Amino acid sequence: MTRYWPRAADGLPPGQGLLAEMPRFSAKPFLPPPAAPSGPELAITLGRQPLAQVAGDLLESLGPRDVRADFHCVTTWSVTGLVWRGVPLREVLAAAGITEMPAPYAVALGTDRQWASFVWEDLSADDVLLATHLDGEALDGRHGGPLRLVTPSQYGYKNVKHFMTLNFQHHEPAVVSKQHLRARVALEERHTRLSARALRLPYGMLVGPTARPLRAVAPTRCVD
Ligand SMILES: Nc1nc2c(c(=O)[nH]1)N[C@H]1C(S)=C(S)[C@@H](COP(=O)(O)O)O[C@H]1N2
Ligand SMILES: [Mo]
Repeated sequence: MTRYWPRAADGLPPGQGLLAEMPRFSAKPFLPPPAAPSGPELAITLGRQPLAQVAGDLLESLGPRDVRADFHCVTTWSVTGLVWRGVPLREVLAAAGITEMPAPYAVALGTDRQWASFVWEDLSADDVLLATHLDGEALDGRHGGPLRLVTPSQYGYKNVKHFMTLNFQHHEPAVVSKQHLRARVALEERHTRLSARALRLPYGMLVGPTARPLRAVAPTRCVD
């Protein structure tokens, strides 16, 4: 079985090492990916109030484009030069009539119930993408199909796969286990409280057991 071991490489953010390929990485690495809905659709809400429903044809009409970006998991692995295809989230929101910040915070939720919290500034940044493809292939169960949030300046855990709901909130969301509200890679915001430098070694030791080789994962159709 492939063993992943990040290696030192020039030009990576602080504390990161390089992997040759993107593994499947999940909070529940031994479970298969969740069953996929038939097509890309994202519900946007403000508290309990529905704001918009984004379907695949809206994304098509906005003109999906290719964006090259590196990807950095908080456990210290990085992969470089990924090509995502999608539409900047800010454009999607604008097309759905959301041109101003509905609320200062938001929670992005995946169909596997994994979620990540955001401040508006991070979510509306230029490089944040609503992605449907990776390296020329439609996103599948491994990498978060049919719709994935891609936010290259933040750690992997903000890049919510199987993206289903974006919920704006007036109050700061409760912290998700170890996550940092901002999680900016350049500032090494790995964890809410613990020192990022002190976490590099123990997090790095998690990469081997938790990063799943792609071939070991069943395709999208399998059920939770
Ligand atoms: N829905 C969902 N999104 C998720 C995760 C998850 O378990 N579920 N894991 C996160 C973490 S920690 C990382 S590093 C990346 C991994 O993406 P990949 O599996 O495409 O490599 O997805 C992120 N998004
Ligand atoms: Mo991660």
